[in-house]
Amino acid sequence: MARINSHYDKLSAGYLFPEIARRTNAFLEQNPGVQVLRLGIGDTTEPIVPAVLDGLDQGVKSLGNADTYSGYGPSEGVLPLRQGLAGLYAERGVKLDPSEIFVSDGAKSDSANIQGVFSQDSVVAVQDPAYPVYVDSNVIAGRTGLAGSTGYEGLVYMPCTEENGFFPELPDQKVDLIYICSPNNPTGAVATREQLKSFVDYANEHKAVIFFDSAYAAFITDPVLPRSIYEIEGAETCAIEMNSFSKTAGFTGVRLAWTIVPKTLATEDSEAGKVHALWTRRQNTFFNGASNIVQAGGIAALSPKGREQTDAQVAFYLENARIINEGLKSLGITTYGGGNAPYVWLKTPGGLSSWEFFDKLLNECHVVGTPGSGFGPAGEGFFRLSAFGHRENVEKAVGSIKENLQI
Ligand code: PGU
Repeated sequence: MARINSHYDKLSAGYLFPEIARRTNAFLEQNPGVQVLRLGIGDTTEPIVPAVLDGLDQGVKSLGNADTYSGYGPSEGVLPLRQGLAGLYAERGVKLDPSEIFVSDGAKSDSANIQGVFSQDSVVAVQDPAYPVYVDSNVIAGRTGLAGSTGYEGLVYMPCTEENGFFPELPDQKVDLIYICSPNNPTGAVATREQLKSFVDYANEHKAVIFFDSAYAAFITDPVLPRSIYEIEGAETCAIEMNSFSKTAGFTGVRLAWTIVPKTLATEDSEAGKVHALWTRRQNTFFNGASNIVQAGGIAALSPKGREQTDAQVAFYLENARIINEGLKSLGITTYGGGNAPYVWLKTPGGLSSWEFFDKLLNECHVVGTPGSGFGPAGEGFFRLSAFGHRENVEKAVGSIKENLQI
């Protein structure tokens, strides 16, 4: 007799972004012909740059020739790409062996799957608000109780508020697994060296492990801010890092990412190297490697030309963020983020709830954003606008907010 994984029933709502799409479509059904401006999901919109397109093209062409054809590759990724990624870290003074870098099809899947190599009774701490995958994957894995108004029972929420500059205090209890995202989705805040150091020291002291999601690292413009947790001394014994080509190279639909599991990482019950071995085993069993075509595109993205062109695209999205920030500020709305991240985090005017503001923005301005409460209890009263979009649409959206938002 088959039975379902009943932990799925604990999930308090559908996944956030399909829910937003559902509400947007319902609005469009009631208001046919209206143009909705989408600053909701963080999805790239600009065409893939020529140098990367060339790499993808070569990846395709090599499959049409018996001499260069390749089938299944190593599930950890092809060596030139792992070497290229190690080179990227070396530029920041971080020494990694290519074998510590696992290429994958997404930081989403990796950040959802990584918990699976840790003990079932691990106590999990998340920034609040946070990218929903961290919480939902642990709910599904059975590490929580039911959801209430303050979140899931059994999870340790680390509030990120205006008062603490959207970076949390250290947990006041012993936790085992800690999710940190910087530049942060959704708040746009970037952790400083000192802030990360406090968590690295905590993790080493308590034998906890940090999952550091740096999917937006390329958006950091301030040279003193760390782009990788391994820029912090001691992180190599306690941190796993995820990053992605999605937002940098326009690969949200192409799919390519990486996760770093240092061989020096140890846990309370295992020696250095064990977690690396487990993640290797996990990927070898559950995953057959990222597409060879796509990995060729990734190698091209790391080339000097690829870097120059993708950097320009990142700068384009950051300019969108500046336009959004400026428009909202001119209305007296309090905003955060945007400077080193593709998200603007605003405080809902008039004390509206996040979903009330979602409806208001959609109805009055025809602009779609993401309610802060969808990222966790501390996101209530906030709202996220994505800076991914064609310039014309971003300008239209900001213009419409300035003209039509009744506050
Ligand atoms: N990590 C963070 C912090 C993210 O915000 C996102 C995408 C990912 C990972 C996903 O990376 P991939 O390499 O493309 O898998 N966040 C977007 C898209 C929503 C989603 O469900 O992934 C967002 O709007 O928050």
